[in-house]
Amino acid sequence: MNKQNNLLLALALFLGFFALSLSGFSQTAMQNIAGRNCINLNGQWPVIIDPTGTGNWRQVWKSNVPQNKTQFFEYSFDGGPKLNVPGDFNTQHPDLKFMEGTVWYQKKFNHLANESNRYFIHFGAVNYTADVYLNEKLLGGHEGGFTPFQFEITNDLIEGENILVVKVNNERHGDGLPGYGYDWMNYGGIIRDVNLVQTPTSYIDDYFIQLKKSIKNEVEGWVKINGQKANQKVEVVIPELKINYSTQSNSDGFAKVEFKGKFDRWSPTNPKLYEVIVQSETDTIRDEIGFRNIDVEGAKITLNGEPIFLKGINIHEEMPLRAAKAYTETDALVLLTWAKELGCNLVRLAHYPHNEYMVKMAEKMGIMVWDELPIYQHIQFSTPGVEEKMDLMLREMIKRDRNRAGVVIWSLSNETYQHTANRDSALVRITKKCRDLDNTRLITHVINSQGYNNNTFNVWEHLYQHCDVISLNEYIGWYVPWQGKPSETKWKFDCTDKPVIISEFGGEALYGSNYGPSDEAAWWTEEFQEQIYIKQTEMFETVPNLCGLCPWLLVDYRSLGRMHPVFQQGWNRKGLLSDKGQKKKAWYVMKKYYDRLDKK
Ligand code: GCB
Repeated sequence: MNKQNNLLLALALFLGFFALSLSGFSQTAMQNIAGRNCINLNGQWPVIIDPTGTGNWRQVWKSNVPQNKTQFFEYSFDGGPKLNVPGDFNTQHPDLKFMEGTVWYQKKFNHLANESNRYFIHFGAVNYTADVYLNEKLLGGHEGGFTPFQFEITNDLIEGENILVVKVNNERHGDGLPGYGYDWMNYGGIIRDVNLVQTPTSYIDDYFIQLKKSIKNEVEGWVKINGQKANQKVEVVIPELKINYSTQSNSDGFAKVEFKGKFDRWSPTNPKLYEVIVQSETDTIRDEIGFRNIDVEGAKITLNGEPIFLKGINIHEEMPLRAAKAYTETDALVLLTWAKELGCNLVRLAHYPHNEYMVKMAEKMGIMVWDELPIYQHIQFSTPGVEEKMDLMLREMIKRDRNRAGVVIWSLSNETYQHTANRDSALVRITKKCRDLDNTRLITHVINSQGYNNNTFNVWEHLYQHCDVISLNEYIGWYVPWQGKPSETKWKFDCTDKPVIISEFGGEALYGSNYGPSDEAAWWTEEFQEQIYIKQTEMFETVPNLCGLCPWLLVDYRSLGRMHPVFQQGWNRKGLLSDKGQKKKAWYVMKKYYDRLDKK
C-alpha cells in the first residue's frame, strides 16, 4: 500500500469509528422472540472474507455497481462464497478454519411497508462483535458473542429490496468477555437465528411472570410496554388456571403484576408448563411458563420446599458429531438426551449463555439449567468499559431467560483471579445488580482457589458472602494430586453455612486409548480417568454441605490449546463421551453414582 492509501485507510477507520459512535449501539432484545410476528432471515448469506480488515476502507456495505465502462469496485458479495446463517464460520469454509478476524455477511430481503407497525432486526447472537448496516446506513454495533440484541429499523426500511450487511469479527480482546485466554473453540460468525420482527407501535417488550421468592401460590412480576401509548390496560391470562388478571401500566409503560393461583409446580419429575397470555390494548404475546420455588434453606438447596441434590453435568455449546457450534433444536435434543441418560437433573451451560433452544428444551425435559456469563479467568476488571460490558451482558442474559422456570442458577463468573485489580468490587457489584434484576434464583460465582496440606483442602473466597451457593472447581486426581485416601479428605471452607456444589472435576481420556500403562496420566487412558471418578465418588462423602455435582464434562470438545499430537489434536478430552458419542469407562462410574443417589 502506498502512502496515499495509508492515509485513506486511517481516515476511513476514523470515520468508521466516528460513524459508530454517532449511530450508537444495539438495544437489549425484546423478550420471547419465538412468540412474535417474525420473518426468519436464516439461510445462505453471501460473504466477503476479510482477514486484512480492508473492508472498512473499501466500504463494502455500499452496494456499488459500475456506472460507466471505466469504473470498477474491488469487492462484491455476488459470485463469492456463501455461509449458512446461523452457524459458525470456521467450519464452513477452508479459508476460515482458524480465522479470528472479519467476515462481512450480506442479506437481501423484500419489505412491504405498513405504517401501523414497527420493525426490528433481531440477532440471537453474533460472536464476537457485530456492526450492522441497513441500506448502506450504519445502525450500530454490538459486543458480546452469546446474547441477543436488536436494532429498530422502522424508519430505515424501504419499500421493495433492502440490503443488510453485517461485519462480524471474532478477534479476542484483552478487555473482552471472555478476554484473551479461554479453553474452548472461538467459533466466529452469526451463530444464532436472525429475524425481522414486526410489532405494533406500542408493544410488550418485556415481562416477568414467576413465583414470588419462596412463595408457592403467588406470582410477583411486571410487564413493560415500549411505545407512545405507555399507559394501557394490561392483562395476564392463564387459561388452564382460569386466571385473568388485569392491571394498568404507568406513564413509563410499566405495570406491576401480582396474583395468586394454585400452581402445579415445575420440577424435574413434573416439568409442567402453562400457556400464559400477556396482553395490552395494543399487543398480545403468548408464552409457556413454569412456576417453581428454588431456595436455600440452611445449607441445603430446596426445590418447591424439598431438599434436592443437583445431579449436574457441564456442557459446551458444541455439536461434537459435526465438530461445530451447536445452534439447532436437534443439537439441543442430542446433548440433553445424553445428559438425561447419565441421570442428570441439571445442566451447567458453561461458560456463556447457550442458545435459547437449549434452555427451553432442558426445561421441557425436566432438566434444571445453570446459566453463566463469560466472565472467565483472565478478565481485566480495572480496564475502563469492562464493568459496563459485564452489566449489559447480565441484563441481556436475564432478559432472555427470566421466565424460564428451568433456570435455577445465575452463575456470574468462573475462575477469575483473586489478585486482579478491581476484581472483588466488580464481582460484588454485579452480584447485587443480578439480585436487583431477579431475586428468585440462586446466584453463584465459580472458584478454584484452594490450598492443601495434610489431605486438607482450604477454600477461601470473599465473594461467597454475597452468593447463595459456593461453587468449587477441584480436579483432584488430575491437576491436583491426591493428598491421601480420598475417603479421608478434609475440607476447610472460610464460609461454612452455605450449600456447596463441586462445579468441575475430572480428567482426560482418549476413547479406546491403550497405548501405555493405565496408571500414568500421560497416556490418556480411559482407566486413568475412570480411577479419578471412582476416587472422587469416595471423596464426595467428605465435602461438607455438598448439594450438587457437575463433572467436567459431558462430551469431548474442541479447544485449540490442547496440543498433544496423539491424544488431544485440538480437543479437550475430559468428556465422559468421546467426540463420536462413545461412552468412556468413567461414564458408567458417574451414572452408577447418580442412580444410587436416586435410590437413597
Ligand atoms: C477449568 C475451566 C474449564 C476448563 C477445565 C479444563 O477449570 O473452568 O473451562 O476447560 O478447567 O479442562 O482444564
